[in-house]
Amino acid sequence: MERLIVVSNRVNPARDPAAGSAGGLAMALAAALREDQGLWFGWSGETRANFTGNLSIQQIGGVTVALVDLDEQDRLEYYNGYANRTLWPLFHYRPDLVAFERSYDEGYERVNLRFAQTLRPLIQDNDMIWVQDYHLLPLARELRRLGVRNRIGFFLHIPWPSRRLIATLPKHRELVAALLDYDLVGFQTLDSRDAFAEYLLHNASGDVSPDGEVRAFGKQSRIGAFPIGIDADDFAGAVASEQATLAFERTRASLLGRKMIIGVDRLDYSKGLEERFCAYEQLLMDYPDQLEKVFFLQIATPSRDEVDAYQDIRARLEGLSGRINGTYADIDWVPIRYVNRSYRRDFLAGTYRAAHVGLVTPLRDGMNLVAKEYVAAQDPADPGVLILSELAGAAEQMRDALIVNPFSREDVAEAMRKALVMPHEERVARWTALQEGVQRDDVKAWRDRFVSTLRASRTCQA
Ligand code: GDG
Repeated sequence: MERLIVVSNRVNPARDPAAGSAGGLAMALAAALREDQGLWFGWSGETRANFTGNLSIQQIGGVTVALVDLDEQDRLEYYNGYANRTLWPLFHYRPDLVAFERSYDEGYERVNLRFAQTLRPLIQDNDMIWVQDYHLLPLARELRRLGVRNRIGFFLHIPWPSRRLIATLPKHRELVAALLDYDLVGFQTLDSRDAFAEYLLHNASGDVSPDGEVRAFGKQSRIGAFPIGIDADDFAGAVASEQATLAFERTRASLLGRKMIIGVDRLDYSKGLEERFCAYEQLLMDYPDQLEKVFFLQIATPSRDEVDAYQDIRARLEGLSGRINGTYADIDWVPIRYVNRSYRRDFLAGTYRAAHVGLVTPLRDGMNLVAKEYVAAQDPADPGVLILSELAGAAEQMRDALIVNPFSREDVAEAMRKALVMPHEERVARWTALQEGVQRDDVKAWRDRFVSTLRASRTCQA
């Protein structure tokens, strides 16, 4: 029997799907694997004094998972180091935040080898392996070296940067060459796929055919764009839940007839939160008719607290929200509510529904599932308006949102004002088109398209 093995850095299907977990990747994969006979392999999130390679196989939330512990040095060098201090900022166009450290490179190589060695005994002849995200770019190379001939696919959840940017990475050639050990390399967007193809053409003298066959470094593979979606049916259930209704009513009651703008993000510098706060301040400056008629709720879920850049952004946001409230608040009006905690998924669904405007303005984002969740949570009879950054992967699909440049506070402020006064008919027309796409291109469609394309790919080793 053909089995699907999904491999990702963290394996954390929600124990209680209604409560959910912060992180688009976890939500998407758990939804995709739950009905499958597959296996989900990855790091438990735990560290030990010494790496043992012992596996813990369990059922979590209806999914069979195989977990391996890492050691403390792995966590520092591979996870906090190369993945989150080197690749994440570089792939999100923040070379100023990139740390190049030899120990990070070594930790990254070591953990990819450890993953391959631990996974190897679990692989049967007919299995298809699907590796997720930037933590594991060279995993197929390590598996091939251990003799694995199965089909192996890779999906990158974050953007692939331009060839000039990736070329600033020491050993970029090895990293890209390692990707060609996969049979299929999937990106969120055409933009990312094309950036990867450009690298192969210009930096590796490779060939790229119109249907995505690629040749370079003496290897052959296939590339494609597979935009990820949300679990639309599951999310509709969350929206209809009692928790969501409670959240909706509680939030609407707190508005006292005002309109609400919402942002929901992991607290990450790629999400453009500071620029967003400044754009909201611009709205209050440029459109005095909106004073006291609107308020902005920003939910920012703590994330990667051990990395310095994340502590810096947290402090700056506290300063900015204090400044804006200090300037504009009145005894019965607080312009920004900035909440630094996480909520249950069903509660979040009701809160999205209570918001008249969804503000999704990352400076770079692979896709951005919040944009899709906001749309899915709306009341069809009285939907809110989505404002979406042109630099989110989702902007390739969601053209009926108000598309903005997240770096321009004037542009974003103008879009906020437009959304707040948009006629009912236009809101319904835009939302109807967006919702059709969110339902059609959901997480199941994403999984099915990726898996069937991988199944049809020849193996690298064939
Ligand atoms: C990466 C890529 C890509 C947030 N706060 C809470 C909470 N969340 C959930 C949201 C959403 C998810 O986290 C965030 O997903 P995004 O897609 O917006 O962003 P990343 O975490 O950066 O994900 C991204 C994604 O992978 C999938 O490929 O779209 O581009 O960066 O689902 O709802 N969930 C709960 N409480 C919170 O407080 N329960």
